[in-house]
Amino acid sequence: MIRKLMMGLAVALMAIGSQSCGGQTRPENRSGHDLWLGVISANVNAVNKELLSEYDDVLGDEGFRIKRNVKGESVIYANTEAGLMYGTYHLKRLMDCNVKITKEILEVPAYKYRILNHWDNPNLTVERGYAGKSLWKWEELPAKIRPEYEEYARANASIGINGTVLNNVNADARMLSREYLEKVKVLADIFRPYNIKVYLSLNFAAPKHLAGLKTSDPLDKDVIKWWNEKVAEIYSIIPDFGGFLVKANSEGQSGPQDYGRTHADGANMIADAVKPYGGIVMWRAFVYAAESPDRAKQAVEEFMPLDGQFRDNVIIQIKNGPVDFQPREPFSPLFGQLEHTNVMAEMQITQEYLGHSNHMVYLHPMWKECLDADTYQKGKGSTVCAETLGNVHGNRTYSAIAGVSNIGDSVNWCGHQMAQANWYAFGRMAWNPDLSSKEIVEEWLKQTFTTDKKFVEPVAQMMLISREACVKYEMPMGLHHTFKGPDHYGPGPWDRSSRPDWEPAYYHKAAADGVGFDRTSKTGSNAVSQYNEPLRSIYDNVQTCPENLILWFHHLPWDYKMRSGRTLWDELCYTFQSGIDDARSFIKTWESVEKYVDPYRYGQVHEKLVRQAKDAIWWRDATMLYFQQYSKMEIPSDCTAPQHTIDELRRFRLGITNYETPALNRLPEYTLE
Ligand code: GCV
Repeated sequence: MIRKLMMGLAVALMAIGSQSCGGQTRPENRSGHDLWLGVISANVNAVNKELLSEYDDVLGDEGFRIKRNVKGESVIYANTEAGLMYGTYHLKRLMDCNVKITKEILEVPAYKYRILNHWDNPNLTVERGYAGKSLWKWEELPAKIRPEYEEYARANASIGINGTVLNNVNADARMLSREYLEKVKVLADIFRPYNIKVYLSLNFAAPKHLAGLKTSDPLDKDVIKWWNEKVAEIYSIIPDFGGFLVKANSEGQSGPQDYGRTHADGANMIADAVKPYGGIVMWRAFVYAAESPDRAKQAVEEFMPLDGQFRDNVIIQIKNGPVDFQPREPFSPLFGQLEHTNVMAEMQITQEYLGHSNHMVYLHPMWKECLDADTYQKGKGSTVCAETLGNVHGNRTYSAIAGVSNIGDSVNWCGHQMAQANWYAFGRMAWNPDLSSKEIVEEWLKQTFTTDKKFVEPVAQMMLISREACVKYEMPMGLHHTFKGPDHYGPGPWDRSSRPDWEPAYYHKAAADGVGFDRTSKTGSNAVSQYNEPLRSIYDNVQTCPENLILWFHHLPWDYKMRSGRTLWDELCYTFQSGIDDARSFIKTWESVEKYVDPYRYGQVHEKLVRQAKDAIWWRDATMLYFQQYSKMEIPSDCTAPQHTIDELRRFRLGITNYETPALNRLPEYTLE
């Protein structure tokens, strides 16, 4: 049975491989191209797979060992089918990357739950998705099954993802209706052989919306009964259903506070319902109210009083930073505060704030920066990674990590050829957070393009600096949320909105006296107090605050002397310039490797890199010309000259509706000299 499954897998991979065409991609047929697992080497025939006769505790349910036998064959050992599958993919990865196996390999995933979050809606739109429409064709399901569903599962399995939340956290209550559950079942059945469980985002007001109950109060006995019955129904259809993701009392979503109850009351009601089936509840900490003087403080303020009140199958899902997936934020202080509650990190794979699918930005360095950050909760070494793995407090029962998916029905899956690297990197990081950004990107490049180091080295280098480049050309030195409009593409530091905390000025606070958000203890919002010592003092003191976060924590005069000796104004100009220069250099790097890439992918990436460099100048022009109105200082003459006036830029309209990535030819004109 096991062997059959694994042979079946190998055959499936070979079939896909035969459809790929030596690097040339065929846009009309998405099967078999572009994904890193396109081709399987014939050597796979020399692989044996063995279930261990006795359970090996070290390997658990998903780990594996790979050893060479006397015949020189590679043998994969595991306790479970899932372990054999992961071992097979690992071996294939090593072969594709030309890695010689010289010693025994032992691999066990770090996080138990490695989950993608899709923000996909029943009407096929994807919130903050820049890769076309939703992959899930709800109107065709359950009758019609697309091959992409299994391709998706296989790609995820190959990088160790073992769970997927199918729908948006801004959840449509219909997803829990019988009609939709029958559709979800089809996907669950397809994903099961790949060790992937399905989860759903729930709408907390579902008892009212779906069943016509008068209330959705989590302490109401009819509401509790309704959820218990709904959960029983779900498990009767999908016996291995994973559980729920919940966005409650946030950005207009319903929640327990609508009824005077707490987040713990709400989460525990759902947790009790799924507990008998082994389900979990991922309850998001992304909550903030328009009136708050500092949005960055609110998750801690809301959740700390509830520490210890959540059931053990509830995990608080915390975005990497305290605001919202900005190109650079300090880590969320909540990771280092909760002690008696499970916590997990939510990373964003889709590039909501990092150039959508127009910019090439390799995100692993950003996620690793968060996971490696020390919260000092129990002294040195209490990193976000250790906190979320449960290594800091012995009482944490679940370890999990989530990534907001960048996958859609786009022919290249992610909207930008290079954005697949982020999907890939998230899976690899969830399996092994110790892997370096370089190791992961090189793996991806070798499997996706070629193992030739004349290609891999320069392209890896370009990708490795791309996140820092994006920080520099969008929002350097701790600036954040300076976006134009709700689309979150392009600069608009002057922009207004219906809520103060959705306006850039709330965050940058540019004025004649300087720029930056004062979060210090004496004169500011005292958000620094949410960090443990020594970080609290480090961030509080302008002399010790890292300069790449200085305007996150401090409001400084335009002529403030930076460590380089430059004024703050000049430092900002030169940092933007450095980002522009990096973005320009990406074009040159890509041109230098043209002969290693098929013309189709080469052309697509080239076109987008050109736009990325133009956008970098647009960002600098808009931000610094706007700030100049207050600083009254000049952009240094050795920086790229602005190509538009502030008035032109203010008049520019993107002309897109939410959740689209702007067409390259609809963006402001810029020339690259
Ligand atoms: C799913 C930000 C985004 C919203 C998103 C929200 C969230 O506010 O702009 O589109 O909604 O984060 O994470 O819930």
